[in-house]
Amino acid sequence: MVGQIICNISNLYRVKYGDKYIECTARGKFKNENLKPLVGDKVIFDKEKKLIIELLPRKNELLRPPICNIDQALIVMSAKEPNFDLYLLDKMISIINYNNINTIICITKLDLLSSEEGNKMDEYIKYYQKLGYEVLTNEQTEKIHSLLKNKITVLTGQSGVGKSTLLNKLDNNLNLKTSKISHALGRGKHTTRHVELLETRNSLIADTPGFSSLDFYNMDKESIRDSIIEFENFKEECKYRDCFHLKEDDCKIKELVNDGAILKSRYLNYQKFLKEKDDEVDQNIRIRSIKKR
Ligand SMILES: Nc1nc2c(ncn2[C@@H]2O[C@H](COP(=O)(O)OP(=O)(O)O)[C@@H](O)[C@H]2O)c(=O)[nH]1
Ligand SMILES: [Mg+2]
Ligand SMILES: [Zn+2]
Repeated sequence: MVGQIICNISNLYRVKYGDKYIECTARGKFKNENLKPLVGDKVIFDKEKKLIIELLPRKNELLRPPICNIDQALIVMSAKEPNFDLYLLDKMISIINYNNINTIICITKLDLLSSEEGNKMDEYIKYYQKLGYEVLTNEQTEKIHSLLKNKITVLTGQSGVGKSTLLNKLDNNLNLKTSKISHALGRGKHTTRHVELLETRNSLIADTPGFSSLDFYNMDKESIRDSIIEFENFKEECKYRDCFHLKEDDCKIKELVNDGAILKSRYLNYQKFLKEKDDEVDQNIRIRSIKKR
């Protein structure tokens, strides 16, 4: 029979088939083949033996959170408490882009902004919408429902931004615990929660442990550059092939940043990403040379 893993607790896998569930273990052969069943895997299983026999090919997979066959990511970002963070937003967008996953952005806690701050936020929202991303607020629950329908969505965002609150708003049967912010921020680091796909109105959502440190894993500098959608859009206009839009003279992208057509913060964040990548490489070299001695 064919089903889909929706939860993994200590290598006991909950498999959903139709509207039924079964708890299965995985055969030893997976260990030998260096394959580990992941939440999101479509599997062939033996109902009598309660055993996963085979994993079907994956569409994609993420390392952290460990999950596969994802259709889209819902980035939850608070306007305040914790502060709106364009660096983190751009980083999440780039990593998600690179993994060929669709991005939806949901802004929470707009009620905490002054009207002046609200206007600034509207500008950001418009900019990211113009790039082609869905940007919504946590008040737009029906719209969010329609975007989630029949899809697997990973929910990402820092602790305390309101992910669980949003899910409860979408479906109060989920009844998830929400935490006061100070508590939530302190807690995130210490508990490793398991990954689980929650079901609501024909959609599957992973409420992942809030990432605090997000990194570019296997992305090299080229793929970081190519994950910035504006650069891709204006690529033909830059006179250099393979331009990194940094020190190059007469670079069209730099001109567009100066004109304000490309949001300055996006460009500065891109520079930070490359710097991080350099630091990461430096660090690896240092570790290697220490090992040699
Ligand atoms: N003012 C305000 N508070 C919110 C909003 N959404 C969530 N919160 C509060 O933010 C805190 C953290 O929410 P929670 O859902 O636990 O965040 P999570 O860690 O991302 O799951 C809780 O105290 C929520 O009540 C919102 O839109 N406005
Ligand atoms: Mg939560
Ligand atoms: Zn350029």
